[in-house]
Amino acid sequence: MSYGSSERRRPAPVALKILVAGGFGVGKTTMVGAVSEIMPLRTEEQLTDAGVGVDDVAGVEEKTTTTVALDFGRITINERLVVYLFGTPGQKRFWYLWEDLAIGALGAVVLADTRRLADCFPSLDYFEELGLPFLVAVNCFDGRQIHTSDAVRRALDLDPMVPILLCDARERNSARDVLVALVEHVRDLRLATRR
Ligand SMILES: Nc1nc2c(ncn2[C@@H]2O[C@H](COP(=O)(O)OP(=O)(O)OP(=O)(O)O)[C@@H](O)[C@H]2O)c(=O)[nH]1
Ligand SMILES: [Mg+2]
Repeated sequence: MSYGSSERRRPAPVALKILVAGGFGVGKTTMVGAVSEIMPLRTEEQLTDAGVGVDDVAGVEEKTTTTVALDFGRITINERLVVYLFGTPGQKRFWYLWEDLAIGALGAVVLADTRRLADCFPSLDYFEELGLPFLVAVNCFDGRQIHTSDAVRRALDLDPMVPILLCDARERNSARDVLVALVEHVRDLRLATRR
């Protein structure tokens, strides 16, 4: 089979891998679905009576499913750059999957819900320990900003270097802004270590 010379020379696009993490029901699957250009791969299972007392759906009572492995989405920036998004499972019984999901990642978005802020501590601790750059994106459910980003920073005792953004996980542009902020944060960290 013969190929045109331009096709032969076109290099494979650079792939960036970004994780979307955070506690149970914070909106990770929603965010990956909002921003992905392809129908996202989801691994949702029904929440059942067996999870009563284990799966705390307070605040997200309409939630009927939960991620049991991962979410996967893709964004093509241009012919040279593709972003792959991996949403992590939020529930403790699936945390052992984070290790594999984190391999080769550029950084992570830690989604937070201010009604259940403590739920994002395990993700923060995990990425800090791993040395993987991250930012915190507060998912303003129903567009309500209950706390300022400064208040969230204090509550989470976050390093001043870690960016905090307010977002709406359902909105494509809002999710995109979060991803751009993460990439810029990683770039700034890398430039700072080169100086
Ligand atoms: N009202 C409102 N609902 C939201 C928003 N973001 C997510 N939801 C809802 O909140 C619930 C949680 O969304 P998911 O995206 O499944 O959360 P998740 O973090 O992937 O959950 P797990 O994978 O089970 O940990 C769903 O019922 C969504 O429809 C939001 O910004 N506003
Ligand atoms: Mg999910």
